[in-house]
Order: sequence, then structure tokens, then C-alpha cells
Amino acid sequence: TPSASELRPTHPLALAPVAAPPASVDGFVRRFLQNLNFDQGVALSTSDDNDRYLALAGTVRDYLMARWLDDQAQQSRQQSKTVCYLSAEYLLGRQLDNNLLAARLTEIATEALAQCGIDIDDLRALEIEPGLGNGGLGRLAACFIDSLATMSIPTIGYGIRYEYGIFRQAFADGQQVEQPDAWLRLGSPWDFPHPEAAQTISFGGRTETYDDDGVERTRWVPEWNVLAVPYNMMVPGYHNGRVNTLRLWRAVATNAFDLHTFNSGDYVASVRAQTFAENISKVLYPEDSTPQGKELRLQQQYFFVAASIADFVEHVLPDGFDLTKLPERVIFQLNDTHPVIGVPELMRVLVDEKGMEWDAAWAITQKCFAYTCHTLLPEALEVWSVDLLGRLLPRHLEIIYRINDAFLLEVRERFGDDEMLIRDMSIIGEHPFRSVRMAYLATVAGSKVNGVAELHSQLLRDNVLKDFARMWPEKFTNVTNGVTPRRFLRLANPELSTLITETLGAGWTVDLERLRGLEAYADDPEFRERFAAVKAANKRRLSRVLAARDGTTIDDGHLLDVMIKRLHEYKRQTLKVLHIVSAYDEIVSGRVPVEKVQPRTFLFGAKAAPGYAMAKHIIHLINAVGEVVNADPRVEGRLKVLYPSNYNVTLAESIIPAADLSEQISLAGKEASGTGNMKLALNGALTIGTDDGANVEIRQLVGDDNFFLFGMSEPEVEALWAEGYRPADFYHEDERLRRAIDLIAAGAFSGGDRSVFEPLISNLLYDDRFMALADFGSYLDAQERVDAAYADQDAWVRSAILNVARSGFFSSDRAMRDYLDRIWHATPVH
Ligand code: F58
Repeated sequence: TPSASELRPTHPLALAPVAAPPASVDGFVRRFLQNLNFDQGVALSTSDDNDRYLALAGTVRDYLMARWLDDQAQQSRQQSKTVCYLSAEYLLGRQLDNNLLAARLTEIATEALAQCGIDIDDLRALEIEPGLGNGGLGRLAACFIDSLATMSIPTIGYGIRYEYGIFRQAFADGQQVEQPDAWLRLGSPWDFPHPEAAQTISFGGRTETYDDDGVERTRWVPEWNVLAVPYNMMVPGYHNGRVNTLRLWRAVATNAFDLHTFNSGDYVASVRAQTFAENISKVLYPEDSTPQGKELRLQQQYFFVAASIADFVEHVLPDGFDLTKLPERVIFQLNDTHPVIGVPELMRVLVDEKGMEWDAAWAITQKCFAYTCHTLLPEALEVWSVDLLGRLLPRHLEIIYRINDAFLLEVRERFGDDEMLIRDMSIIGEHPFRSVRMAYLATVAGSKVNGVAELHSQLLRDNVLKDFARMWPEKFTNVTNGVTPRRFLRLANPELSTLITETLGAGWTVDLERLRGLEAYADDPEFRERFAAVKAANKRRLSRVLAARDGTTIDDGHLLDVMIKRLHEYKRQTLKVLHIVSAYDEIVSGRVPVEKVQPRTFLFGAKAAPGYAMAKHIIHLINAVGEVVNADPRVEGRLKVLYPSNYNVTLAESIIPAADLSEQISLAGKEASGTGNMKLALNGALTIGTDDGANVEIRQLVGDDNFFLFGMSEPEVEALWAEGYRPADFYHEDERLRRAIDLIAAGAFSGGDRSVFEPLISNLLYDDRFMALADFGSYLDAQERVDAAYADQDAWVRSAILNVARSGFFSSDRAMRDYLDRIWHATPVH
């Protein structure tokens, strides 16, 4: 075997640092053509758009490569702390524009391609966004890694490289159908596989004790394993030369090809094992309504977390690193409970593999994790049955039991032998089946626990985790979410960005509080006019996008009323539909003269979980109402309902800059934060919203005059529940509500068929868990205030400007500073 020194390269070029191509149009053209010829294997004259897109992506990558390699090398040399963000989801959106912007290449690339006879817009349109997330939680992770790179914080985002991301949504007869999202089918120019850095991840089997030089120890004897192969993606900071890494794991079978079985002719059996293993990273959150689905999901969680911890310990830390110093070098941030199995995994590594004492290992583990909770709905708090967990990860279950024993002792010491309390706080729940409560495990293990908006963090302390907050008040903190201004203002809204830069200078992109400077222009007629022109242009741009994909348009002069978010009962898309039906009914029944109606386009974007029946009824209803309203000449030019299918990050980037009104109408106390609300306010939409999640902070910042508040407050919601909520009472008492519901129930939107929306109607009348009927009256009043406000365009534009000016707080850069100060205590490395 050659020695290391023999392997060391001697050619001078091999020793020189990697250099970026010259940052000039010529340099770009040369590298682009090189990539087209040598990587895609085509000549410019014979290349198609996909070849060109791949070569363009490759060229952008080449510019970022030198910094990326440097920053990776630095990661193990440096003494400072790395933020390891553990998230099962990253809803990234398209990469090309973001990376061009970060590397200051947008103009150069546009000109270079033009010189090759290519319109860069044609290539932009080809990119399939990596939809490796469901919604807010996944998108938040993507915003956070963008900000961390921009702030030069050493970070590794760890996650899963799903072969299929969030499903593609189509509508058939107004109903959602799901199609697989084969996002990798045209190649994946933004990631690099590293099979040499693969980790073996084990499952199943049993544990055994053994004698280790007189000390009794435990080890895990697993039954099967898979390979976790990392795929690295670049996460470039904005204009700062930093390139962090997003490392996504793909599952590959270890003994994929069983030659013996294959030779014996059983080809099917030989690939079965492979299929089984590779299913782990096959799809984003497969259905978890079946036991098989649940198991797969736990496999996914352990798979990516175990691979990430091993990767950090073995590959990122320098050889021989003293693991007692681990908390000085890393913080593992748990993005919700999905990665919480990392807690017993780190304990297993430290105790079983590294031979550390339990107490020492626990002290380290507690300092290395922090936990972010993203929900308030009890049914969304993840639990794993002890049966399943014990079967899949027997050693981890033992470790969890031991953590729980020690923890419950601490509870007893602190609060006495209160058996009720012990039962309530135990990491192991007994009903309806014996299970591990992952949020509790995260809370016990984490150095900090945070909610994602002030109200949410308060409710965590007061309700969901109240006993824990009593025990460890100092553990609990808040970090209000944020969104990246690069993607959601600079890139999505180029015209507003130009206006802001011309008015305030360029610094706002990394210092969003500077938008405050716009307040001074809110009363400036010339600025207002330009601002209004930008909004109008954005609406026309959206209209062109919708025309091209669905053949629908947005009429001039319409107020664009936008509700874009996952479909969920607590978010109350139904309340929005009831408003539309009511407005429609008012006109067609002649109670409101049509010419008095402020023209509005209602735009929805929402996917429903494939197994969520009620959410699918709601989608059907929105489409059914849209079809009737849009075809009725009596409301033509006044009311229009648009529901483009397959709402995703790319579509959001066209909708948000065009919106006038942002619908944030969840039942108070149910939406943890919301982030779409921030993006819309930042782009000059006024919010109509309840006092929920981050709406509370948006309203405080933009001011009551520039926000349409309605609905019960969280304490009022609690009070109404306590007194016994009867939705039918509201139906009987409110004539407008009764008419709207009766219209749907009578089949006005289902060709006279009363059965179609019956489940939805009876759910509203007799259950209505999210109290849409109770808030209906107040919502309609608020919508009347919206119409009146919109009629005074000058005042409306003023309010819109103030929304932009006062939304700087909602930058994810600020959120990252808060995490750094309150939780991570990591510092930039320049
Ligand atoms: C969302 N959660 C919250 N979960 O609902 C939203 O209020 C908040 O702004 C956002 O997180 C970021 O903090 C969320 O998106 C999920 O997508 C779950 C993923 C796992 C399956 C169930 C949904």
C-alpha cells in the first residue's frame, strides 16, 4: 500500500487553490461552453434547453466552488462552533436565481447567454424546484440556512434527499389528485454525491450486555442496515463569499445485489432487499395513517439523524477530538420533533461506542441539543409507540427509559410524589397506547426550548409544556420566525427592490430594518405613485403567469385577495369560502347593487395532505364555488375566484408581490406563527387577520390602522369552549351566515346535488372545532372595512408602504441573531 506521502500530489496545479473563472462576460461564456461541451456532451448548436440549463447551473457552481471548498476545509480547522440544523424538510425553491444573486453573477450570466443567443429566462423556467418539504416548517429551514450563510455562521444543514418531494397537485372535477414529484428526472446540477463519505445506519435486532475489563456494558446487535450517502448542496451567502453546506442523505442498500439469489434466477428477490432499503429516502412524509407508513417515517428520522451525528463526529471534527468538548463545537438544533431520536443516538454513541460514563455523556448531550416547537395542536405532537420503537431501535428505547427514570426522579425531588404530575410529565405516555412523547424527550434533553412567535411561546409555557416550564423556566424562550429578504423581496419583487434601493440605498438586503426609512415617503405623492405602479405591474406579471399555466387572468382594478398556505381546518379556508359565497349571494339576490361592489379576485393556493378527507372536501368546495361564480354573468367583472393548482415556492414568488390583501384567518391560538403572513406584509399587502401567531407582532409593528383585525382573541376562544360552543346557534342568529350555508347545502355549487358538501356542512354546523361560524360575523365586518379602505386608493397605498417599512423585523437574519444570542452562542467566521 502506498504511504500517505507517496499519494500526495506533486504537480503544481494540484497544489494550487481552486480558482473561480474570471468574473467577466467572456469568462462566463468560456466556462459555460466548456460545461456544455464537456459535461453535457453537446455542441451549442445541437444543445436543447435542458442541456443549456444544466451547463448554466454548472457554470454558476464553478464560480462558487473555490469558496465552498475553503469553507468546508475551515470547518474542521476552526475552533468555533458549528450550527447543525437537523430538519426532515427543506423546502428550497429554485436554486438558479438565488445562486446567481448571491454570487453577483446575474447581469454577467444574462449577458453571456445573450451572446450565445440564449434568453436566460427560457432556462430559468426549466428548473424544477426541490420540494423537499411540506410547508412552513420546511420553508423556514430554507430561510434559516440562507441567513446563516449570509451572516458567515459555520453551519451544516442536515436532512433527507427525498427522491420524490411534496406531490404535484392537480385538480380533476375540482378535486385534488396527487402526482409524484419526480424532481430529479432532468438531472440535479446543484448537488454532489459523496459515496466515499457514506455512513452505515443500523436497525432492528437486540441489545446485549458484555464484560468490558470488569465493567458491564451494553451494546446493540442490529439486524439490518442501509447506507446513507451524503449529497452536498451549496448554500451561498449573499455577497459575502461564504458558501455553507446542506447535506442531504440518500438511502442505498448495502448488499443490494445478492449474486447468489440472482444467479439462482430469483431476480425479484434479489432486488427486494434493495427496494426495501432504498424506500427510506424515497418520498417526503409518506402516508402515516397505516402502520407500515408510520414505521417508514421513524426509519427516515433515525436514518438521517444517525447519519448526521456520525458525519459530524467522524468527518467534520478533527481526528482525536476530545468529545467532552463537543458542546463547544456544535449545537444540534432540532427542527420540531422529527430529529429528536438524535438524543438517544448521541447518548448511544458516547456511552456504547466511545465508552463514556452515562452522567458525563448526559451532561454533554443536554448542552448539544436545542428544540424548536412548531405547533400547538395536540394531535400534531409526535409520539412513537414503544412497540415500534423497541422493534426498530431497541437500544434507543432502553436509553430513553433510562433518561426518563432519571428525569422522573428529578421531578419527585422537586415537586414531591405527585403521581398525577409524574404521569403527566413522563416521557412515556400510557394512553391510548404505551408511547414515547417526542416533544417531552426534546424538552428534557434540550438546553433550550423555543416557540416560533411570542404568542406561541407563551402558550407553550402556559399550556402544552406548562409543567416543564415550571420546572425549568430558564429553558424556555421565544424566537419569532423570519423570512429571507433575498428570495422573498429582492428576487421575487425586483421592481419594488429597485424602488427601495433608489430610495434608501442598497444595504437593506442584509439589514432589513433599514426599510424603516420608507416611512418618510409614505406621504410623498411621487413615491406613492411609483409604489402603486410597482404593485400594478406585479399583478400584470402574475396575470401572465396564470394565463400561461391555467388560462386565467386577473383584471385591472381588482383587489387581489390572497390566501396561500397548506389546507387545514384550523387555518380556516372555509371561512374565506363562506365570505365569497356570502358576497356572491348578496349580489345575485339583489341586496347589494353590483356596481357598488369593490371588484375582487380571490386567489387560493393550497395542498391538502393526501389522507386528510375534510381538507379535500374544502378544496372541492373552493373549486366548485369558483366555477359557479366565475361563470355567472351577474357578478362578472366584480368577483372572481382563482385556485391555481400545485401551489409551491415558485408560484408563491409570483403571487406574493402582487397581493393587496393577505388572509391570515386561523382560529386564535392555533397557528404557531405563520411565515406567509410576513412575506406578504413585506411586499406591501395589508393583512386581514386574527390575533394569532405572528399576526400579533405584525399588527403591533405595522399599526392598527394598517391591519384589519377581527375575531375572538385566544382567551375568548378558551372561554367560549369552556362555556360550550354550539355552532348552530351562530347559524340561526346570523342571517348572512345562514344564507351562505344554505346555499351550499342546497347544492347551488354542486349542480343541485345536496350530498356533495353534506359532510362539510354538518361538520360546520355540529362540530366546527375551529369555530369558523363564531368568527364569521366579525370577519365579514372586517371585510367591509377592507372594501371601504380600498376605495380610498391613496390611503391604501400609504398603508401598504407602511407595511413594507415596518416589516424589517421579520427578516430571518434577525431570527438568526436571536437564535445565536439566546440559544446557540455561535459566532461568525469570516
Ligand atoms: C408550521 N408547521 C406552523 N408543519 O404551522 C406555522 O405556524 C409556522 O410558521 C411554521 O411551521 C414555521 O415555524 C409546519 O409547517 C409541518 O409542515 C408538519 C411537517 C410534518 C408533517 C405534519 C406537518
